[in-house]
Amino acid sequence: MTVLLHFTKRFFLACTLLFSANSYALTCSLDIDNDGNLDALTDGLLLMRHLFNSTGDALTENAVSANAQRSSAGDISAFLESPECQDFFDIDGDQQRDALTDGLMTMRYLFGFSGPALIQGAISSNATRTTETEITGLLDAKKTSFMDEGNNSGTALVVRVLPAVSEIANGDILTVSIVGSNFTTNTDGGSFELSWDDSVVNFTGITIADSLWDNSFDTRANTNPNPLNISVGNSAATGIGGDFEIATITFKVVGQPGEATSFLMVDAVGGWAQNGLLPVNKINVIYDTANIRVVTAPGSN
Ligand SMILES: [Ca+2]
Ligand SMILES: [Ca+2]
Repeated sequence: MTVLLHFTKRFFLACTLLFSANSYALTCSLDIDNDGNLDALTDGLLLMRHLFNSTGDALTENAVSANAQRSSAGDISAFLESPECQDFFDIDGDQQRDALTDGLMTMRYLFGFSGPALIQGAISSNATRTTETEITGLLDAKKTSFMDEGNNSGTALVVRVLPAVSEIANGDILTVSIVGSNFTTNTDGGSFELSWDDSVVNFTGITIADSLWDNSFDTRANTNPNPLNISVGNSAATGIGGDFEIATITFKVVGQPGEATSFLMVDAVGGWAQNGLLPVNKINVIYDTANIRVVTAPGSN
């Protein structure tokens, strides 16, 4: 898995380098305040306000993170008015950017909306992207690009959920890996929750990557561990960085063909922390999501 991640990243970087020779130095990003995180109430709100023509304090008040590296109203306005961002934020593809279409869908996406709720009432009549599949695909690609490139300071810390397959038959066992990716700090431990749709897959087991984590616990003993709470800790002096395994989880597929589930993660108590003396240095991570779909077993009718 680590090899695959490295390969994917190198391939992506190679493409970026080839492409960037003939493109603008500036690239647009969903991380509008450039704090290394994607948040509805900062990045999403800044976009909405900008598209409603707000400037100055009306643009930035209570909408810029404490760690923002792009924080002044002038810098944020200039960033969002750049040619790169003009195109980047035309989410429905009607050649213009509007608060109640492009801004609203971006904000909903950053709030975690998916399916019909993501696009309902927010597609312009001249849109060239009109389906939830197209809109979700576009926003997912923007998010993936942000995670792979990192922000301008290179600190996109991502926890990924990686199902072994994206389509699987009823009755089969699905293996899901959880990995940390692009960590640049000395990670001391973390606590997070994983949730899914119980009508599609049922939890059967978890293995924590014990070689890395010398203390850990999970809520597998619960009769219905959904969400599953996973906490891992490491007492090595230097902590863990780069890409690393966290856990492998197995599920039995109980859904019928056509049904699907997302795997979603959020911080649990404490979130992730960096090595260091107390008080613990909290680090912000982005949680990737993944979906699997139940399909008809090969050979059956
Ligand atoms: Ca941000
Ligand atoms: Ca538009």
